[in-house]
Amino acid sequence: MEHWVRFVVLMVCLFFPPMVECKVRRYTFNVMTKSTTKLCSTKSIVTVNGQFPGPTLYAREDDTVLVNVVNQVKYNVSIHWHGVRQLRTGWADGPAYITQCPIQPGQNYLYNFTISGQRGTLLWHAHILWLRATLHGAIVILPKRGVPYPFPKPHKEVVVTLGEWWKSDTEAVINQALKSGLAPNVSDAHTINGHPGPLSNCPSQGGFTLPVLSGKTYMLRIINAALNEELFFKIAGHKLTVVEVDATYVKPFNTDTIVIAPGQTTNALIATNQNTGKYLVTASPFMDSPIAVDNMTAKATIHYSGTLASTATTLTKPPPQNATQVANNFINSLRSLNSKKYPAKVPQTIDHNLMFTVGLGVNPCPTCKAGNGSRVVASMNNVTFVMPTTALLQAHYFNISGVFTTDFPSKPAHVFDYTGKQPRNLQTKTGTKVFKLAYNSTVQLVLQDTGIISPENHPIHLHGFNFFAIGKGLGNYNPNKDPKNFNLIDPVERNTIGVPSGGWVAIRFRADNPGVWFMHCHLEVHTTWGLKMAFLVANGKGPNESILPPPHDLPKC
Ligand SMILES: *[C@@H]1O[C@H](CO)[C@@H](O)[C@H](O)[C@H]1NC(C)=O
Ligand SMILES: *[C@@H]1O[C@H](CO)[C@@H](O)[C@H](O)[C@H]1NC(C)=O
Ligand SMILES: *[C@@H]1O[C@H](CO)[C@@H](O)[C@H](O)[C@H]1NC(C)=O
Ligand SMILES: *[C@@H]1O[C@H](CO)[C@@H](O)[C@H](O)[C@H]1NC(C)=O
Ligand SMILES: *[C@@H]1O[C@H](CO)[C@@H](O)[C@H](O)[C@H]1NC(C)=O
Ligand SMILES: *[C@@H]1O[C@H](CO)[C@@H](O)[C@H](O)[C@H]1NC(C)=O
Ligand SMILES: *[C@@H]1O[C@H](CO)[C@@H](O)[C@H](O)[C@H]1NC(C)=O
Ligand SMILES: *[C@@H]1O[C@H](CO)[C@@H](O)[C@H](O)[C@H]1NC(C)=O
Ligand SMILES: *[C@@H]1O[C@H](CO)[C@@H](O)[C@H](O)[C@H]1NC(C)=O
Ligand SMILES: *[C@@H]1O[C@H](CO)[C@@H](O)[C@H](O)[C@H]1NC(C)=O
Ligand SMILES: [Cu+2]
Repeated sequence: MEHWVRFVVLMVCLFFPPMVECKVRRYTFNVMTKSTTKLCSTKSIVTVNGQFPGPTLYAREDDTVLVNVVNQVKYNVSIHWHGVRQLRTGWADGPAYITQCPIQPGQNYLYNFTISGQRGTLLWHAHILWLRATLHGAIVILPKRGVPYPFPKPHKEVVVTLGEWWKSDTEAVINQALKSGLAPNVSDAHTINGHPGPLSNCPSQGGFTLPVLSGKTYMLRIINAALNEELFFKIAGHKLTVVEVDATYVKPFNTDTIVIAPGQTTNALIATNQNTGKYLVTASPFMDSPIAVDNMTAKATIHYSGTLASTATTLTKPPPQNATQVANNFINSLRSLNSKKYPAKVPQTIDHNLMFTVGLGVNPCPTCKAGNGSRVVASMNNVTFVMPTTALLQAHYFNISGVFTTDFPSKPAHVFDYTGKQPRNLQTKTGTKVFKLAYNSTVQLVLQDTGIISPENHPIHLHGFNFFAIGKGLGNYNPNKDPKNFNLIDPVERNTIGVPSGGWVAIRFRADNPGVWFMHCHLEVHTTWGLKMAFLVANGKGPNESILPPPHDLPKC
């Protein structure tokens, strides 16, 4: 079908419901290179359909989505539909070598999944190499037809995708780091809908502009698609009312500043309660550890209708990058909506009581000259995950032995002062280990940061499930005292959570989705270094509680 025909059908489906029944949404994602100029220099990037950020995928709750991904670049590719539950359809989840082999150059693969029990904003992104730097876009899931939002319908909705831009090729950046054993270069700028806005080293470049009418409410669907940095998001002269995160409704609250980690999404309402003017929008890094970050602030503008071109922009100062308190004020305000219609189904009893440390380490690397024979690694429970060459889900489904072991530790091998001074030995174990869960069992997982090398905020993402964030704290988790403060009533439900620098978070979920589900830090540098593992959720009784058979076009390794 021609693109424009598809576009018309899509628009009719979305906005003129009686005319067409559209339970199936079809998309073609041509993965192709595109020459792009930013920061006053030009490079070739990998895109979907030549767009950066990529196309927005629209669907309604209960729709089936079919995306034909056609690989026209020299890299192996796979796409992840971040936050989509993928009930029994793990084959469509996307992480390379976890649920599928990559789509090789010249090949294509049809992702086929149904969206159920979710509505809001999510994102899609490449899940191989560092391609997601430019291979990403929004997923907008509208509520079922006739079902309103649990807040006043906004006048207009706008996707706001935050990202990071490197002047160099991002594959060259990570390859250089892996060769040296040292940390990769930080990005050269942040972006808002693909634009950094004017910077001192390239003052001429324009920023994203959002035209608005006075006296309306707009809903911003904010996505952090950056590789390695948590971000603060702020608008001069306007408050934001947060109504949803990671495609789950929250109790609305007002804030000046949003903090958002890579992989997270936030829907916020903004009332255009000024008469006229231009207002600065900023995206700037949040980093409260002594770690190098890209300190450039991306700038966009909200532009009221009728404002004179000569009008000066009302400015705002982004929070300093170490503004932990600003981040905490935001995070501590998040609560599930927990209404009659949208109850928070927090597991009240637990079958698996788990504790995983998350942090860095140092392993020998004879070829790493710049690292003096060592390389920085990362681990969960001291296991640096080694990527298999056969996808874990295939190995599981077809009973292929020797690909993974099921001995991922349920807790640290020994108790130590996790967030304290570094232990003598910084080394980690390596392995392809999964943790096995029975179908429909309940899990409590404490994610404990370590001070090994440096404490740091790690945004941990779980595939296949949403979880409830029932508690968090600084220092070492205390299993005797801390559970007393857990919120088991209306904790926020999400798919990606920041483990505070030098602290811990506790999450709960029900393992009601059979398959193999990746869990990893969503800072791409830490994933590359091995901060990842997988849960293997066994089938339950009968076909409805079992993973579907793989599609015929599933890529082969
Ligand atoms: C998508 O998957 C469903 C099973 O979940 C199957 O019935 C359907 O035929 C598939 N669609 C396509 C186009 O392959
Ligand atoms: C990383 O940064 C260093 C120092 O600025 C520079 O020499 C090097 O070329 C950069 N690497 C890449 C891949 O851009
Ligand atoms: C950003 O970091 C660079 C390199 O560390 C430093 O030279 C510069 O002063 C910083 N800029 C700001 C605005 O903090
Ligand atoms: C944040 O960083 C600034 C500048 O480096 C420093 O002066 C300030 O004390 C830091 N604040 C906190 C809360 O650590
Ligand atoms: C490697 O060793 C040299 C000489 O001892 C030292 O100057 C350098 O900082 C070391 N580099 C790293 C990454 O440890
Ligand atoms: C894998 O092993 C299980 C249990 O032994 C069996 O039920 C299943 O049919 C096997 N699957 C395949 C594809 O051989
Ligand atoms: C991690 O494993 C390595 C290798 O077995 C061991 O030497 C080290 O002490 C372990 N570290 C921790 C924190 O358990
Ligand atoms: C999962 O367990 C819960 C609590 O025991 C139960 O209510 C629910 O029906 C179970 N779901 C399935 C699909 O077995
Ligand atoms: C499986 O689920 C479908 C749809 O939800 C339902 O119609 C069917 O009865 C279920 N089958 C079994 C065996 O539970
Ligand atoms: C692409 O993936 C295939 C299958 O895993 C692998 O054999 C091949 O080496 C990969 N190609 C590149 C360029 O990494
Ligand atoms: Cu991390």
